[in-house]
Amino acid sequence: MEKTILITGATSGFGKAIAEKFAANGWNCIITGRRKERLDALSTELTQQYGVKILSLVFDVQNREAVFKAIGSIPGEWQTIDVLVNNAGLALGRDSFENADLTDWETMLDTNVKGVMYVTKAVLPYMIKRKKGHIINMGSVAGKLVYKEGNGYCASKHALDALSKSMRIDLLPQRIKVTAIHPGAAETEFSLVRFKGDEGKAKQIYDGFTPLYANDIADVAYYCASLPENICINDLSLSSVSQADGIYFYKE
Ligand code: NDP
Ligand code: 8X3
Repeated sequence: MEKTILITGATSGFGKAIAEKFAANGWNCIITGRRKERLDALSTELTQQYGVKILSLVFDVQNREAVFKAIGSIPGEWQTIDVLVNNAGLALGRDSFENADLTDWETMLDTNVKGVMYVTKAVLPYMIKRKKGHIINMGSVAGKLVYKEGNGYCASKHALDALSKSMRIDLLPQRIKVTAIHPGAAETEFSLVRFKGDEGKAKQIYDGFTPLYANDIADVAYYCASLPENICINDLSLSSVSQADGIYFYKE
C-alpha cells in the first residue's frame, strides 16, 4: 500500500535528506518550505530517481493563515498522511542573554514552537479521521540541556519537548504516535543560518570532530517510522560519538 509523508523544511538539511530517504523507499512525499525553487528541484529529483509522487507546498510555518490554507487545500488523494515530520526550524544568534536580539528570539519561538503547533493542528484532522498517524518532531540536545548563550533557541526546543510530551498524552485515544528526535550537532545549513551567513563562524562549529550528517537523521527518522504498529519510539537522543550532550565535546 502507498504511504505518504509530509515534511516541513524540506529545502535543506534534515528535511531534504528525510524526503530523499523516504522517497527512495517508495513513499510519496509532501515537501514544504519557503524556497519554491529548491522544492521544485527536489520534486524533479525525487520523481525522476524514485518514481514516487511529490506534492510541493510553499508556506512560512510562522504564518498561521498560510499554514491552514496550504494544508487545508491538500487534494483528497494526498490526505492520507501517515507521517508528519515537524522539522522546519532554526537558531538565530549565539549571544549572552542581555545582548541577544529580541527579533531573533521572536523568530525562533514563532518558527520552532508556534510553527509546529499550527502545522500539527492543520494536519491532525486527516490523521484523526483515520485514527492513524505518526508525528515526528525535530527537537534538539538544546531541548534537553541549556548551554551558554543558547537562551532563545534552547527555550524554543525545551518548549517543543514539552509539546511533544503533551501531544503524546492527548493523542493516545486517537492511536497517533508521537516521536521526538533530539540530535546533537549536525553539519547542515543550520550554523550558516544561526550566524547569519558568516561562513567562518559556521564552519568552526564542526572543527575538530566528525559531526552528524543529515543522512544520519534521515536514517533514524525512517527507522522510527518503519516499526510495527504497536511500537512507538517516544523520545530519541543521538549525537556524534564526539559529543556527550549539549555542552561536552571531545575535539582534536
Ligand atoms: P537547515 O537550515 O539546513 O534547514 C532548515 C529548514 O527549515 C529549511 O528547509 C528551511 O526552509 C526550513 N525553515 C526554516 N524556517 C522556516 C519557516 N519559517 N517556514 C518554513 N520553513 C522554514 O537546518 P537543519 O536541517 O539542520 O535543521 C532542521 C531542524 O533540525 C531544525 O528544527 C533544527 O532546529 C533542528 N536541529 C538541527 C541540528 C543541527 O545541528 N543541524 C541539531 C538538532 C536539531 P526554507 O528556508 O526554504 O523555508
Ligand atoms: C542544534 C544543535 O548544539 O547547536 O539544535 O543546539 S545545537
